[in-house]
Amino acid sequence: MTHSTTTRQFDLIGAPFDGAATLGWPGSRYAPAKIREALGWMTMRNEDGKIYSLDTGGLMAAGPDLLVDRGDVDVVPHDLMATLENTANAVADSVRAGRVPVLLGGDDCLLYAGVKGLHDAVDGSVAVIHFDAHLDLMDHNVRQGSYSQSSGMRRSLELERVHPEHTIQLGLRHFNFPTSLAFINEAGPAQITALEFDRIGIEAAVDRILDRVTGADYVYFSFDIDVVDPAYAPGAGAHEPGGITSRHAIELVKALAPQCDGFGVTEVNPLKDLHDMTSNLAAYLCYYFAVFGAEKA
Ligand SMILES: [Mn+2]
Repeated sequence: MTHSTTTRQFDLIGAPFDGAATLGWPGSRYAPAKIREALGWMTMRNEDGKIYSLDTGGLMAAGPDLLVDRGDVDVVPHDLMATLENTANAVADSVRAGRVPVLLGGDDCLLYAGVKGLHDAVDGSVAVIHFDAHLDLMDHNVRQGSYSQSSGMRRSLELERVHPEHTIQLGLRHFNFPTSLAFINEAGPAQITALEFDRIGIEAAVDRILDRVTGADYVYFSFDIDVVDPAYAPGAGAHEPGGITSRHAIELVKALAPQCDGFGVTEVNPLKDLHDMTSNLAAYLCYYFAVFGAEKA
């Protein structure tokens, strides 16, 4: 993709809702506050709108207007659909204002709200990059309904301009529902499992992801923190061993950010966290996304 380079600005939008955490541990409603607090560790190093990146060896633009906190959306704790709608509207408002939303969940039902917000704010097609240990392709079951933390990808693929050929998931592992395999074979997104990522590494994974999203007009990147191994991110909604490392997570976000028009981090769970280390990782992912995504690719 060859576009002219423009400097972008980002909106931090909290969605402190975990009412759709129908499996695993609730507690992600506490994440936005913890992630905001952890961001101070990065932003305090700004001097005259610049920050020194040890990764690049140079200064990068990171003034107070790079990542602006827009507060929390109007969560309605007893009403999942109202919460999804309010969250999608907040994301859409950010996109319509010409900015890039960074959504802080909340449980992974907000994957759908984030995609829908970008989708509703634009006319073109929307690609989805989805990092997760889990598929989130559940159509419906009695226990979880149709819009839980397990259905975000399935519902996103039903949006008019979200197409499976521009959709890719990374970090999937272990076991899942046989009905999800049937859906993947029929109409599913591309996948890089955690096992395959181990074999191909960061650069090949980035190439494959960018190949997949090229051709779509906009890209939403949803990052369920459980894609990261619980050794690095214990504060999650479930523990799925064998995940990617925090270094992998940071490098993948850095590489993909310039291509993305929205970002969401979900399932960070302060109630299961150890010394806030998972909230801290999530804050780093958001900050890297903004600093390295400031110049649109
Ligand atoms: Mn997950």
